[in-house]
Amino acid sequence: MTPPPPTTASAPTSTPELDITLTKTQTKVKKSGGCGCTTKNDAPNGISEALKARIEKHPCYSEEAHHHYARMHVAVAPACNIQCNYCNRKYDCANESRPGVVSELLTPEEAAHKVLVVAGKIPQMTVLGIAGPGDPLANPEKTFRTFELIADKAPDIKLCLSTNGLMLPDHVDRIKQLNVDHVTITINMVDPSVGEKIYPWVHYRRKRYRGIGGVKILHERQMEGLQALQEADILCKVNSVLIPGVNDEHLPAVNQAIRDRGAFLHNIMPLISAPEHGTYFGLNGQRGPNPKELKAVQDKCSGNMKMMRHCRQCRADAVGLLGEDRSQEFTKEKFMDMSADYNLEKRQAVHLGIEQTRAAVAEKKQTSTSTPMTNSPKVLVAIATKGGGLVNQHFGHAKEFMIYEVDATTAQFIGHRKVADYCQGGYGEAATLEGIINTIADCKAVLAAKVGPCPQKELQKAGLVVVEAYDVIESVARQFYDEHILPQSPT
Ligand code: CLF
Ligand code: SF4
Repeated sequence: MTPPPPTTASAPTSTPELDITLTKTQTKVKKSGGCGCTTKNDAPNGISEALKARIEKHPCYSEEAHHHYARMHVAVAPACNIQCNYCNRKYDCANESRPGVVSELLTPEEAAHKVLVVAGKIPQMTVLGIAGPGDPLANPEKTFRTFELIADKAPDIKLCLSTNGLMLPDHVDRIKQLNVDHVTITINMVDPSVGEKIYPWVHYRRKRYRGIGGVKILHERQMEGLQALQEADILCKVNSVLIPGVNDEHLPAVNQAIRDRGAFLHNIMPLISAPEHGTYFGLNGQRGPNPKELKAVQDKCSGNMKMMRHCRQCRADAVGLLGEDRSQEFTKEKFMDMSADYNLEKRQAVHLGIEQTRAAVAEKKQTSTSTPMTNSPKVLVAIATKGGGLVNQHFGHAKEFMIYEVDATTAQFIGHRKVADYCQGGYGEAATLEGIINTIADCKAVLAAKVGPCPQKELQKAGLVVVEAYDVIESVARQFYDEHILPQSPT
């Protein structure tokens, strides 16, 4: 296959912290493939300019922002007031974390110092979230004290909170007063008979309620809290854990209920369940959904509401861009010896550079959109990226692939898939490569900055087109489509 001629990207803009300088596109297509799947895209929902401004630097609330901006969590909230069957209390809250992860517990003062240290070292960190390791609102004093300290010393950092919702109605006024503009509630059911299979007990106002009585309290408090957030004009995201055979059929009803009460975004996350996590579900063989099942439920719920598909189920002390874990650079032992070099002017300058890069990427995206064409087949492609909205990572260094769905008009992000990185210590492992190929087997192409000769051969054998490029994701994906899928499509 002859490589297509290189094209030139939009005005180069550099942000050294992110290493996302746009240079000449160097796209090499290694082999053509077929086409296949047809799935539904999220319906576009009108977002006002004012709303855009509230989410534009939040990596969870804006899919586009997550390529550029980072978040951090501080683990200040150890206690919890309910029991979820997918949670082992030895580990972090599984509503916003992967199971089996233990975070280092901090006092509010230690947490505030850590935030100022990270804000200096990672100026693209724009959001501070409290998401555990238990429930933040089961620990209101520690949670709110932490927010107070940070709002006082780092006013440009957005504050974010994630809760099971049980105590939310009691705290909405305080949340508003502290200018916490983003709140997540995990809502897995709106029918207590479904909830009974997820929550064995709820501890409410000094009393433990078992079975359906407790679930009813949780449900009513979640709905009340959601409504109160809407009335207070606080943006609310709802997380739902997809549990096959338990709430998979029920999540469209959850979606409807939260939409009616003004939720802004719905994040349907897969249950992660294994016996070694020691959870009720893990020990009793309850499985999580596969990527196809997850996408099917997300698609079903995407008609009238924005869906989040880029969640990484991060830990209660996560630091960095979604998908990268820099928490080990900032352990308590390390950050307590670091100076808090938060500097508002320096941060603003970095953000300006990021915004210029975003504008250049957006312009390139625009020019890569073709004339609308109905009923063109949709195909999936796997992207290796380090961030910045670019294809810019070596295949062998990818720890996850972003999956885009491409047709004749658009290229849409639909999810990510984690893999073991192929190049470990400079050597490729055959077993690892096989695992990667299985993970992306339903894709038609791999788009990466570079792919070594051996994996290239194996990917091609498995029927995947290999595209080497360094450019805006949508642009490379659309170019691949025009050259390899369109010619095979019925006109
Ligand atoms: Fe943290 Fe959650 Fe705020 Fe984001 S995470 S409290 S909204 S700043 Fe984001 Fe992590 Fe998914 Fe949560 S990727 S687990 S959705
Ligand atoms: Fe665990 Fe979070 Fe559920 Fe509490 S709310 S039981 S910490 S998953």
